[in-house]
Amino acid sequence: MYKKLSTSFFGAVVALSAWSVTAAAAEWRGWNIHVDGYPNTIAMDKFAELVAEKTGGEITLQMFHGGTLGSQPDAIEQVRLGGLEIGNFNLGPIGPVAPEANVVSLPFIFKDVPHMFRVLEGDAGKMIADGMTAKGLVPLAWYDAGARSFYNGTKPINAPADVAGMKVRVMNNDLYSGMIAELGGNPSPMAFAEVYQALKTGVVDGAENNWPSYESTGHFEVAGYYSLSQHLIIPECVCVNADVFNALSDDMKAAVTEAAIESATLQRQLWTEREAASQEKVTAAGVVSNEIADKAPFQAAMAPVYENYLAANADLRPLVELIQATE
Ligand code: BDP
Repeated sequence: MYKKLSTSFFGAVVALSAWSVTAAAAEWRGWNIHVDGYPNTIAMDKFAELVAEKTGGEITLQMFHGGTLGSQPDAIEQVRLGGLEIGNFNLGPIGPVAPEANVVSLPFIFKDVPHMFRVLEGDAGKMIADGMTAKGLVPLAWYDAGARSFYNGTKPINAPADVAGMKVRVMNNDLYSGMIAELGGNPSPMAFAEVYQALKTGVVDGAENNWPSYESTGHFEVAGYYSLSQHLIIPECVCVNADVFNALSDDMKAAVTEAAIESATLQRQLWTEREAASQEKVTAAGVVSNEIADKAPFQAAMAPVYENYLAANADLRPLVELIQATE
């Protein structure tokens, strides 16, 4: 009797907890590498607020900023595997995982930021998104990360010869290592969080990034020459784990996607403002920046980077050509 009672009691508890698991709100954890006040940080907080609002509290998102949950390549793996639900990722470190997404890391592939967004909104963008989704990352919306340029502590860069012999930090992606090598430099892939110290102690001579990251990280304090090569224009995503997303009802999918798109609208506005503010701030602090009058030699030097990418991904040639043909 006692045994019978306890079994059915146990069964009831199991049934009850199973019910409460499905009925309870889902709590997502989100990764972001940037500091407080950075456009992406503000936009991801806004995204969290909108997710709760638009899902009627069925999904809540706790954001972890400043890379506190680990490096970007690790966080990308975490979201792919489901250890984390969502992140604001740069497509640079996603490239090694999803070859279609790696197309945006071909130097000079985009004419400018508006061109990049036109590409992402068209068929090429769909191919990139599908490639990422197949690897477990669903891009819900695209953020702006401007153009990346070279900086170092010794001299302005005007020609590839100025990069020759320089040790330059790059994000984790063979395309970037190839890019530096083709310019005659020594690539040094490294996590974002380590770059300040590496520049300061001379472990690397230079790095490359957009104005806001150059400023927010304090890299400008230890590498005061910023040369506008604008060799990479890499989009960023709000990316969610594919299984988590696919398990949502259509209404919930729509709500979360809408929240991401609204956060992207905010991010892009804030980005434009921050680019100007960051440039102003570092200039006032004594940074010497220079336009590069002739970028053609940099572009010409990238031919082997394209060839290698296409040799390894012959099926992606139409994607490259589609982007190049996009007005
Ligand atoms: C910034 C990106 C960030 C990257 C960082 C880097 O927003 O996602 O981690 O560059 O260079 O511009 O690692």
